[in-house]
Amino acid sequence: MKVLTTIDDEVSAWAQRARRVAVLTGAGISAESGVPTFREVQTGLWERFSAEDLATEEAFHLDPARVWTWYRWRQSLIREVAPNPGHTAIAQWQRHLTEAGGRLDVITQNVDDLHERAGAEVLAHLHGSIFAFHCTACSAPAELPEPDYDGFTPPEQTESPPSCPVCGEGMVRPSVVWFGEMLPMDAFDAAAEAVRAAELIVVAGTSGIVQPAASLPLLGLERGTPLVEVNPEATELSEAMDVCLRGPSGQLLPQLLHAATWGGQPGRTTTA
Ligand code: BJW
Repeated sequence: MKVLTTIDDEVSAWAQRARRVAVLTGAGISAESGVPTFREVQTGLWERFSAEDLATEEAFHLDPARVWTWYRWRQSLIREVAPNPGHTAIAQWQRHLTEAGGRLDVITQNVDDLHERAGAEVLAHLHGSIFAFHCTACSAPAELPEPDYDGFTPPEQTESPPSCPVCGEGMVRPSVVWFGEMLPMDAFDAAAEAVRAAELIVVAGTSGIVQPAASLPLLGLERGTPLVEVNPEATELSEAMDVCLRGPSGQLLPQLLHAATWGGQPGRTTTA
């Protein structure tokens, strides 16, 4: 495993040659947009709680208002922020490969829509969407108005989730995947197929703690596919990587895009 702070000739060559690329993203890719990651200390009403305390069905049933308000406030925050250069680089790389007859598959654990707003098509939202809702009892989808929060200021009071307008028995919950719940099988299968078919696998902004998403890039080991991590910190996955690019994805993903599009490294003349 090689640790770098900027891409080198080997990584540049991988990016330039690969016609099929799989990119797995996590919360870190949205951090530079202003969306907190899960391992950061929560703020406001939730400062005493970790993601593991809030993102479970038990937590929702124990205190529906606390968990519901956490999601509605995060929904507001996501609406108020914009994609960053990391999201944009992935979208441009995807467009570049599509035009060249190749393919870049975006597989994300994020429940936000920043990849889409940057112009990328997402193959798999492994942990669902914060903008979709369904009933805890009858599973009917629910449509809700936008939440009325200032996304930059955590609310001081909680609000209860609505009752299901279809069966009247269950509560409306976000259509995200909580701990202990199954991932959507079609999304997971599509992601596994994309990773197996890739000629380069990029893992950006994930701690690699949460399974089974964290195991997906390791499918590339079967074919010896180059594995590149983009993260300012070492993670659970770092040891399995060929190259760890240590730095923010908003700086390093544009470097990979540059290499894929033009070859070489930004600001450096490539020697033949
Ligand atoms: C930057 C950066 C910058 C910062 N640039 N980078 C096998 C072993 C052990 C446990 C399990 C296992 N298999 C299953 C489990 C249980 C469990 C699990 O994994 N637990 C772990 C805690 C150990 N998994 C599950 O329960 C999953 N379901 C499942 O396995 O079903 C089968 C089953 C069913 C029933 C019984 C048993 C099995 C479901 C997992 C669902 C996860 N859901 C969440 C919440 C989604 C909704 C929401 O948003 O609220 O998904 S939890 C949270 O973690 C969220 C994320 O998608 C996920 C991953 O986090 P991520 O993206 O990696 O973020 P962080 O915060 O952890 O890391 C951020 C990284 O960014 C850091 O590394 C930073 O350094 C970096 N960074 N700035 C680049 N600028």
